[in-house]
Parts: sequence; C-alpha cells; structure tokens
Amino acid sequence: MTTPADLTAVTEPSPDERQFDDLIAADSRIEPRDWMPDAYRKTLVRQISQHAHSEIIGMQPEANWITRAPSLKRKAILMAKVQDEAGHGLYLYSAAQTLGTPRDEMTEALIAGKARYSSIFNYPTPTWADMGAIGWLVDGAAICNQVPLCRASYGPYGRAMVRICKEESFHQRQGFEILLELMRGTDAQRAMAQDAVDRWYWPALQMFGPPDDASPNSAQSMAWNIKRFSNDELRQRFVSMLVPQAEVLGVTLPDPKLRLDEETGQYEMSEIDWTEFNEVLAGRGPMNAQRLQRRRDAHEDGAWVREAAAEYARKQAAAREVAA
Ligand code: FAQ
Repeated sequence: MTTPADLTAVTEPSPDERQFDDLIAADSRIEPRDWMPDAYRKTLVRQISQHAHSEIIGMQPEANWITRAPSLKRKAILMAKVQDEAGHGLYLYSAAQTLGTPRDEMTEALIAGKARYSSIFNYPTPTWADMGAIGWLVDGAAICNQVPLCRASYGPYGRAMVRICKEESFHQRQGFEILLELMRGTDAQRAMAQDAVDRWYWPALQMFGPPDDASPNSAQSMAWNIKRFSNDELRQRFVSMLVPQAEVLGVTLPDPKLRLDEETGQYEMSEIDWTEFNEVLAGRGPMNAQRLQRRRDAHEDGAWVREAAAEYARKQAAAREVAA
C-alpha cells in the first residue's frame, strides 16, 4: 500500500532538479555543465538542430540566383548573405553539440529525410524579385521569431542568436531595398515585385508554426524560457511590422481581410492554409525533394574534404606526440 510518506519521496525534487528550477524561475541561464532534465535537453536539440538545418537548406533558394544577379554589387551582397546563412548553421550545430548530440548524427538525420527544417525553404525562386521577397519577408519573420530567442534560457543558444539576429537585420534590409528598387522601376519590375510578395507572404506567416491551440511544444518551451512568445503572438507582431513597410514599398499584402481591430490592437486576417503547411511538413511541398537531393549530393561531394581534414588532424596529433 502507498503511504503519504512514499508519495512525498516520489514527488520531492532532487537537489539538481531544484537548482535547475531555481535558475529557470530566476530567468537565469542554463549552461552545458549544468544538470538539466532529459526532456529539456531533448527539446533544445530538436529546436536548435531544426534551426541549423533550416539555415543550411535555406542557402539553396538564394544560391540559385548568385550566377544571375543583375549586377556585380547585387552578386557580392547575395554571396555574402548566403555565406552568412552557412555561418548561422555552424553556430547552431555547435550550440546543439554542447548538449551531447554529435554533428554527424544531426547531418545524417537531415540527409536521410528524418529531420525537420523550416517549411519556407520548400518554395521555388523563379525571379530576381524573390531575392527581395525572401529578404524582406523570410528574414523579417526570422528576426521577429529569433530576437526573443536571444533570451533563451540555454546559454549557447541565446548567445548564438545574438550574432545571428544582427546579421538577419542586414539581410532584411537588403531584401527591402531590392523590392524598393523594383517598385521604383518599370511596370514590369513592379509587377514582378508584387508577384513575389504574393507568393511568399503566406508561407512566411507559416514560418511561425501551427496556431497556438495546435502547437504541442509551445507551453513547455515557454515554461522553460526557451520560447518567450507563442506562435500566434509572433505572427501578429510580424504582420504589424509588415503593414507600414508595405505602404512605403507600395506593395499590397495579399490578404483582403487584413485589418487592424482598433479595440484589441490585433490584426484580423484570413485563415492560413494549414493543409498546405502540413503537406510541406510531410515532404510534399513544391521543392522538398530537390532541396534534400541537393543537400545529399553536396554531402557526398564533400566527403573528400572531410577525409582530408581528418587525416590532417591525425598527422598533426601524431607530430605533437613525437615532439612531446
Ligand atoms: N516548418 O509545437 P510547435 C532561417 C514543426 S529562419 C517546419 O509549434 P515549436 C533564416 C515543429 O518543429 C527559419 N516545421 O513547435 C534564414 C514541430 O515538429 P516536431 C528557421 C515546423 O518548436 C532566412 C511541429 O511543427 N527558424 O532559417 C514549422 O514549439 C533566409 C509542431 O510545432 C527557426 O527554426 C515550420 N515553419 O515551434 C535562412 C527558429 N513550424 O519537432 C536562410 C527556431 C512548426 O515536434 C535564408 N525555432 N514546425 O516534430 C522555433 O522558434 C520553433 O521551433 C518554431 C516551432 C516556431 C519554428
């Protein structure tokens, strides 16, 4: 029979658990050396590795335009941006590694098609205006989502996000500026810019994840101070940032129902197509297969680099041993 004393013994937190709970309650940081619950570690590896994969796969839609950028200046800027995304992936894989998951394991999961990455990178980039729309809308959504992550309770993740957000702000402005230039151009250029905004607007809103009542991870991630705002709160914040910027650009956001409710301060909007979102998550978006195949090919093509680096490291270690 279970006595009240037994129940106390079962529910009483251990000193480690108490220390973890106290750090979270004080809005302090958890560092790799600290004890943490397995579920906290697991959700961080899940979110950080998905984020890293997104940065790496996210290089592809824009890399598509490096050889066709309309001027040398635009090409140099685009190359720098795509390289920044590679850097973001590397900081994030490093942050995930501090939780004990080897990078190879994360890469294997991605190329085997078992890991998630952001839905947004499964859409095509048929015109130059897509570079503007990605910068303005995709990097804009990324900033809204990621600025609060600079305060994430896990130290290495929060610190990586600080640098990433600085770079994303530059990316967002360069996208805005591409669209502005097109909107000040010919009728055909204006139409191209509007068409890109029409195609990227809804997928950008989906970047924030499912609605709050269908988001299984949000409540716990918010209790652990990983996420600071819910998916719907961030989506609202994003739209309120876009509306005045769209006016400056002279583009129309493709939602006839979009309007500010003065009383609640919230934007009313049309229903997001969650069927499309779920299809993309299930691997059936317009570009899922191509993105993954490209990543697999790059991994195979780079095998000799990894082997050469490992051999170089082995020789250096052997030389140090002889010298010691
Ligand atoms: N795509 O319970 P929740 C960039 C999944 S920015 C795919 O709400 P959570 C910069 C979610 O993982 C893009 N999957 O999940 C750039 C979960 O699945 P799981 C990357 C999605 O974690 C710009 C399930 O649905 N940014 O790369 C998506 O609390 C230009 C249930 O969802 C980040 O990753 C989606 N859109 O909230 C690069 C930011 N949404 O794991 C290149 C960090 C949800 O249970 C060019 N991540 N899912 O199987 C986060 O803030 C969160 O993880 C959310 C999702 C908000 C994405």
